[in-house]
Amino acid sequence: MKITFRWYGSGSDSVTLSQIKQIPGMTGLMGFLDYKAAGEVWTQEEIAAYIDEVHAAGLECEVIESVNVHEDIKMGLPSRDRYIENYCTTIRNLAKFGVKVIVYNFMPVFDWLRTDLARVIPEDGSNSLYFDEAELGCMGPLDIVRSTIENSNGFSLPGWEPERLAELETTLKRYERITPDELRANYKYFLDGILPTCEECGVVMACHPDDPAWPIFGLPRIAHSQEDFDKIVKLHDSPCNTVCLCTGSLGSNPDNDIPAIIRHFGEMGRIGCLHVRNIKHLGPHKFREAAHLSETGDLDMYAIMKAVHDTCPDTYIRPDHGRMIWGEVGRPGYGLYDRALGATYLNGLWEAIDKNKKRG
Ligand code: DNO
Repeated sequence: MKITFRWYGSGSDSVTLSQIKQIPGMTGLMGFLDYKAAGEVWTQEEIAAYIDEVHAAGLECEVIESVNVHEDIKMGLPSRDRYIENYCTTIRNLAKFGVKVIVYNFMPVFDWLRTDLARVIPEDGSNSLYFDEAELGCMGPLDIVRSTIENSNGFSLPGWEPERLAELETTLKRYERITPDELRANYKYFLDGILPTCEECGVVMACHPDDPAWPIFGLPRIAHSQEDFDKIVKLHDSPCNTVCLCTGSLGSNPDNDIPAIIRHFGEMGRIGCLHVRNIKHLGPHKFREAAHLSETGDLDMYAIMKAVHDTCPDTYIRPDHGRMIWGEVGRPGYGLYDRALGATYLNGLWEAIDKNKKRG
């Protein structure tokens, strides 16, 4: 297992590479060029500048996150071929710089969605990302976008880039006519278009689940359960077609048994990487993000790490969203302190599982 950290690049992140390097056991990043719009080619110069800086700090960059899929691909518009071609160029460019895994998602319009980016946790005064479908009920898609941008402490948020939201209303209207099966067919077209390039370059695609793990605003969503991912890995049968197993996204639905899902896809060799975090369920379609420690939420982190150790021990893991603690101001979910605590805790679980196994 390689423990990694998400980093947005100099000037776009409150966390520095030297801070990340000082987290015990940290091997590298799940990197991201946050200024790239969906559909654009990530050029070799841009990738080199980012990755050289990461290497100079003594960190690896074998995973890249959020190479976003253009809406025209998801909607199956004729212009999709051009964007698929661009995507293949980006894959080739990333591979040249040692990237082995690309994390992406196939959620229409929105990436992750929350109704509050800083809900205070009464027990200790820290705050974390929070979702309540009842609150969403009185907000339209534009309201939620506006409040998310306003409350992101001046940082752009993954999936909420202003360019992608400019045509929000038109895009939402177009999706009204697209069924989940049609979205899946468009997804297959995309995978058929890019996976031969991945096989050629030795790059694995890892699909991030819908977050939260159910449809929102009536949009079709097709990646939020074991059954959904069973269909996805069969859309184009290739070892390069894998899952980014995000415990918090799938875990927002208590019906998803996360350790069992990890074992299922781990045994198939279809886990490209994992995002590991904890969730506290507060009611139907209502949750907040908790500290990584099992007892602070509803996910069993020991069982999760054991499933990884048993079925896909060579994978990449990053501690996912942290709470804001100790007065830190940063990108919601992506401060330094709580994610560093999470990394240390996950490393501790790993060491215990590993030594226990070796001692028989
Ligand atoms: C949220 C992240 C996601 C993820 C994308 C991948 O915090 O886990 O934004 O990076 O869905 O495309």
